[in-house]
Amino acid sequence: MSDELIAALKAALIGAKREAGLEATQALLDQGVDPVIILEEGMAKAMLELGAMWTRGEVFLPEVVASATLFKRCNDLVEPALLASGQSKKGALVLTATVKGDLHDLGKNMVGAMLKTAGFQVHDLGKDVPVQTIVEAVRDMQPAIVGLSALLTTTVPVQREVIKALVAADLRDKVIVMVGGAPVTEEWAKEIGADGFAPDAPEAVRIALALTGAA
Ligand code: B1M
Repeated sequence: MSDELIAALKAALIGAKREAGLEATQALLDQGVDPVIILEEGMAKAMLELGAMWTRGEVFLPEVVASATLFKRCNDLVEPALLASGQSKKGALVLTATVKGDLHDLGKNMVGAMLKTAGFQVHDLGKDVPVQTIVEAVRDMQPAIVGLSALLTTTVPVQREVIKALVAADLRDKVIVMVGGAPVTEEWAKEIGADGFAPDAPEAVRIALALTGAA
C-alpha cells in the first residue's frame, strides 16, 4: 500500500497535481511511513525523474516551477513529522547555503531538515549566497560545519571559491566543509579540499556525525 502511495506521490509531483500530492503525502504520514522514505524515495526521486523529462524536452520550465512549488508544500507536511522523530539535544551548529548563482534549494533544505533531526543546530543562509557572505557567517557564527549545495555545472566551481576564500580569511582550519548537490562527486570534493561529500540527505547526516565525532 505504501509503495502505491509513494508512486502516487511521485506522479503527483511530476504532474504538479497539488491536491493529489498533498493527499498522498498525508496518507503516507498517516500510515506511519518513515518521513525519510517519503522524502528520499518519493519526493527526491520524483524530481530526479522530472529532471530527466526536462532534459528530453518532455516538460518545460513553468511545469518544473509548479512541481518545485508543490515539493515545498509536501515538504511542509513532512518536516514536522521528521523533526518529531529526531533528537531534542542541541548539537553542533551547521551553516547551510546554496552558492552564488544557484537558486536550487530543495535538496539543501532536505539536508538541513535531516541534520536537525539528528540533533544539529542548523542555520540556513539561503540560496544564491555570495562567497564573502558565507565567509563572514563562518567568522561570526563559528559553526562546526559549513554545508555548500550546488546544482548547476556552472555553480559547482563556486564551492572551490568558498574554500579558497576561507583559506584566505584564515578560517579553513576552524570549520568542516561539506559539499553536495546532484552534479557534485566524491572526486570533486577531494579535488577542492572539502572534508566531506554526500550524495543524499541521510548520507549527509552520517558524514556530519562522523566528521564532528558525534557518530
Ligand atoms: Co533547475 N536544473 N534550473 N530548476 N533543476 C537542474 C539542476 C538540471 C539538471 C535540469 C536538467 O536540465 N535536466 C539543469 C542543470 C544542468 C547543468 O547544470 N548541467 C537545470 C537548469 C539548466 C536550470 C536553469 C538554468 C533553467 C533555466 O532557467 N533555463 C535554472 C537555473 C536557475 C539558477 O539556479 N540560477 C533552473 C531553475 C530551476 C527551478 C527554479 C525551476 C527549480 C528549482 C526550484 C528550487 O530549488 N526552489 C529547478 C529544479 C526543480 C530542477 C531539477 C528538476 C530538480 C532539482 C531538485 O530539486 N531535486 C534538476 C534536475 C536534477 O537535479 N537532475 C534541475 C530534488 C532534490 C531533493 O535533490 O537538489 O539533488 P538535490 O539534493 C539532494 C542531493 O543532491 C543531496 O541531498 C539532497 C537530498 O537527497 N544534496 C546535498 C544537496 N545538497 C547537498 C549538500 C550537502 C550534502 C548533500 O552537503 C552540504
